[in-house]
Amino acid sequence: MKNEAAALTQASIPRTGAYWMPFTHNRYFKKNPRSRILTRAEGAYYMTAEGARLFDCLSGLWCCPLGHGHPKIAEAVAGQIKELDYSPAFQMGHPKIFSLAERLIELAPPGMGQVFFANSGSEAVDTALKIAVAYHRMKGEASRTRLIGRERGYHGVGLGGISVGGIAQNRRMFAPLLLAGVDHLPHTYDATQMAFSRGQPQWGAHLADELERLVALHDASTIAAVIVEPMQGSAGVLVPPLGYLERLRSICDRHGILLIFDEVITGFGRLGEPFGAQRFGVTPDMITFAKIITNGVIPMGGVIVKPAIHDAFMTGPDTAVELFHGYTYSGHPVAAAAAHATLDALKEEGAFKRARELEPILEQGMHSLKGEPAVADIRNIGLAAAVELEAIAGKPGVRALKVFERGLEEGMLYRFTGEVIAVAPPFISTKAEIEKMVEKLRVAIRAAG
Ligand code: PXG
Repeated sequence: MKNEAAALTQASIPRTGAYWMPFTHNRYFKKNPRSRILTRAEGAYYMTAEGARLFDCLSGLWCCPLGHGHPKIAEAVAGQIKELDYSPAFQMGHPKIFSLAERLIELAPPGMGQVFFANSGSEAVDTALKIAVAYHRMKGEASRTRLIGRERGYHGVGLGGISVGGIAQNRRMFAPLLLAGVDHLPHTYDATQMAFSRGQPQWGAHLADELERLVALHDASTIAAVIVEPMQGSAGVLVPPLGYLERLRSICDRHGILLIFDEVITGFGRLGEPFGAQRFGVTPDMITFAKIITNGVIPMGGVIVKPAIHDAFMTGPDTAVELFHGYTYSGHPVAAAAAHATLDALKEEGAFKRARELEPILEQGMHSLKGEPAVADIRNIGLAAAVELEAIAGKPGVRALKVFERGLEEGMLYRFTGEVIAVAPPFISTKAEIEKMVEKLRVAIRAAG
């Protein structure tokens, strides 16, 4: 019996050579993949090929907050494949995508009007950037072509997204491909001013004024849009200083610059509200989304825009295509079905409220790690938090890797990048699960020394 189980386990460890893994240390992974092959998932847990059960501390990659194998979403997807598995995206439509757009406008902050669908966060971002530049051209301001991102920003891996993004490793290999005419705001993080802040830091609103400096440098007539994540997720949960987003909004208004919130992570409840826009009380001109829209089950992304942006394109003969942009799988019916079921489940299960209730528990727990070895900072907002570790001298990233590996042994799937351990547990987590996730992190941090 025991041998049989071992043989079964062995069979599910695949040959790894042919798969070039994304954002992964391929050679290190493939030396010992055993503990990192996921074979099943249910609720807030993954099962590995070795038979271990792992708590899903980052909700997949920020995308599965309702848990895995959600029966209603699974049913909706299976039913949709039988009913209408694919529908041409161009010049044709299907009922569920129209109604999904309507629902998203209801969920979005007041004042948004239309939704353009894509299949990932990266596509959503590139779509938003293209719409911004084209919009100004449609309005007769073709000189407004410059895009402004932010240091440490992550906007996916499209050429537009890495151009406005601010993570050096994602840019340096591809430098000749980066868009011309892009500038960056400074990031908002200063450990000396805000280490161990709970929620939004008090310090840093003035950093938004750097946008005025960029306007003075380039002139407003050359600037199309500013894109920021309301909360920078990939950079390790960098939370906007109090008043910062408000100031960005008013500077954009003053100069006719579009403000884009990249809500790929913050959309659909991660901050306890439908969007970060509502959490922070600031409405942008466009919102990009992906991830939670389908609970991660089927890829989908998109851009929500104000009517004035959409309407600027609705000129010329009505037989002419207004925007030369779109994807084969824009508004895919199976993704649309998954999205409807996800929105139903978020509502029925009171998921946003649940995220708000769990927020103080996560905050309390994570900040209790202050004082553990090599903990340099702890940040949190909504149901997201990060611990920043001091690097081991001469070995960047190795301490977080050690914590991650020990986490696996402890039944926890943490997310590590650079010196950061990030968590964004499922909304369906219990208080006890969150507390255990924190205590196991303490164990792992201590073990990493
Ligand atoms: N914008 C933002 C704000 C994101 O966080 C993207 C765009 C790109 O989405 P796609 O679907 O093209 O990957 C993202 C993605 C992490 C992590 O561990 C974050 C992302 C993806 C994978 C891992 O922080 N964010």
